[in-house]
Amino acid sequence: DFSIPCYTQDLVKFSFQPVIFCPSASMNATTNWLAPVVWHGTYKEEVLENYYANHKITVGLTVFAVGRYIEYYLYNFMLSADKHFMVGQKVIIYVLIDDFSKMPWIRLSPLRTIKVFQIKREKRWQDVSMMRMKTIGEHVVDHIQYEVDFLFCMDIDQVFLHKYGLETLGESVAQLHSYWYKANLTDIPYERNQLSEAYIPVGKGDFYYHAAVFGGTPIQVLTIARECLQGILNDKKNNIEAVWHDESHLNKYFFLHKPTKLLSPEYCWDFKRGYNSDINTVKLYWATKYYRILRMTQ
Ligand code: 2GW
Ligand code: MN
Repeated sequence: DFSIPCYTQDLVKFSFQPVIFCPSASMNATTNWLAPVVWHGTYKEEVLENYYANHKITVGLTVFAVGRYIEYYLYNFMLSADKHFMVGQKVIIYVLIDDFSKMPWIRLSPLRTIKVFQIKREKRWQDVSMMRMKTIGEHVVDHIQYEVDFLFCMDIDQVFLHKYGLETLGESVAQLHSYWYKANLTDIPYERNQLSEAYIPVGKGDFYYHAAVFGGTPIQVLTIARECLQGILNDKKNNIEAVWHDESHLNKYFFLHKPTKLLSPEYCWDFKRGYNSDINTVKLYWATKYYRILRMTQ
């Protein structure tokens, strides 16, 4: 039953698709376009570590902290990333913050670097979220492309809990949303306004991806960010805002350009959903949302 595991896809190009064992009985470990879906237990850490011991890489991680999110989330995100994100690999965490003076002092482990950049603050929270695509693009062009081999872009309102490692790396990586990963296609909250750039017709689509985590090679991330920004700006011109903002545009992008790797909901779990038999090891979880307070005071 345990034939060739998913991770080998990244190391060797197969000319056929092996049947892949998935520890979560109800879930697939490959998509219908043959991209691996990484669940805990579908990869062997030692094999990956041995491979990358001879293929040195640096992994980047962008994270935005604007307004109250600095004091609410930044410290726990950074501390948990230091502990669990790409253990043993070189990591650069890019913090994009609207108030430099509020950056807490964080002592990182060896092989880890923080680069802090000041950004201007958007007035509406929807724009704070959406305009991350613009800033990510600019920073990949300016410097990130020369600094890392793989890049992740994440929300800051989350916390790492277990090793989040090499198994997650790929050319273009998308995160299955913990609320929708088993939903019927027709129930998924894609943008349904035909006039929006993010429009996906009812019954079409693959999965609902969570914009809290996406990644890939820097060039791929640049393409994702540019396309999403383009969609967002075109919509703005037409006075449209997609139902889930940047997330709707990201879903449209991944509908048109299939991701080469998907991460199971273990890689971005909401404990409000409790546990179920699909969820073996939670690598990253949603921090408490303070929407009521935050959205009021923004
Ligand atoms: C966001 C909403 C309401 C009030 C404040 C903010 C806010 C967001 C903020 O005050 N400061 C800030 O730095 N942010 C950044 O935007 C931060 O990095 C945060 O993680 C990110 C997205 O906002 P968040 O995490 O509150 O939105 P979620 O968790 O509901 O996110 C999903 O939907 C968003 C679009 O509505 C994005 O697509 C996001 O990537 C999704 O996870
Ligand atoms: Mn979030």
